[in-house]
Amino acid sequence: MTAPSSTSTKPFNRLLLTGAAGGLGQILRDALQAHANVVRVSDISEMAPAAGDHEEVVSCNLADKAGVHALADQVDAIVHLGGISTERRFEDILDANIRGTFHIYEAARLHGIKRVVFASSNHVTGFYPQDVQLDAHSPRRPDCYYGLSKAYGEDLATFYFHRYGIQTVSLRIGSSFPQPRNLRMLSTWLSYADLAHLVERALLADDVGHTVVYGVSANRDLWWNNRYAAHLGFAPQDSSEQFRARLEQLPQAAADERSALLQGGAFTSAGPFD
Ligand code: NAI
Ligand code: 15L
Repeated sequence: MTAPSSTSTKPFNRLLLTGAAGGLGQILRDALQAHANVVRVSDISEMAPAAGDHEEVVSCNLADKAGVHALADQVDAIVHLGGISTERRFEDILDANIRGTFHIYEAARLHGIKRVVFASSNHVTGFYPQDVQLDAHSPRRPDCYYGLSKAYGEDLATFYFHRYGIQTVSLRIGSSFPQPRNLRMLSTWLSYADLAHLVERALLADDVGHTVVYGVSANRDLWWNNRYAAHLGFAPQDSSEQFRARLEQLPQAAADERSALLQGGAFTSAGPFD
């Protein structure tokens, strides 16, 4: 994919990164520099100052429609990570994730932006048992309000593609941290290097329409098959196997506990909060 740029060979002139203060945002803030002359980084939380002329730091609440529309001005593609990333009260999820992602797509429409990379989540299908293998066509089973908000984000992506031609890759990220933290994450772990590679492919692959891909490293025991996302060229290099021996020494949840049986782990029994 080619975006306007007369002064460099980078594929995009300006990228927008939301959620830039978060765990993954801080990783991608660096990684995206390779793909754009300018990366506009945004969050509601405090962010590190601009690292140079190649960064623009703009504070914004995703629930603020006008603010999000301004954020998208002169932008060629959006990497949308911002929002609440765990289970919370529905009203909080509604503002940040549901309204927020709607505002992102409306901003894309109004500014003629044709590519969005959306941070969805494995919690869109978290109510499947861990011994069932899924692919992008498996019916969704959201495991919490948070998972529901990501399912809605994926539906927005489908709608905006068919109605307005805005292409999206929805990343159903497993567990992206420096290291897997428990036995479940031996299956769901996505290394930061594989995350950066996945986002690169999601930005650059041609004709993605709305593609759903599970964001997971090349772990031994996978629950997800990316057969319908082969056109992205995502080829994870890392594996959680190096962490297995240490994690197997930790105290484990009882084998019949829901968190040990279902793919969504602890998210399947989080809340209610009222
Ligand atoms: P995080 O919680 O560290 O970062 C999310 C960022 O969004 C935060 O900096 C937060 O301030 C910002 N944010 C929250 N509400 C906002 C609002 N109303 N307006 C503007 N910004 C707001 O989460 P992390 O781990 O960096 O994840 C990034 C994205 O990837 C999230 O959308 C998350 O749901 C998704 N994801 C992450 C996974 C992981 O393993 N890290 C797994 C699956 C999905
Ligand atoms: C998510 O969607 C969360 O954002 C992240 O914090 C992890 O808990 C991850 O899923 C997971 O399932 O491990």
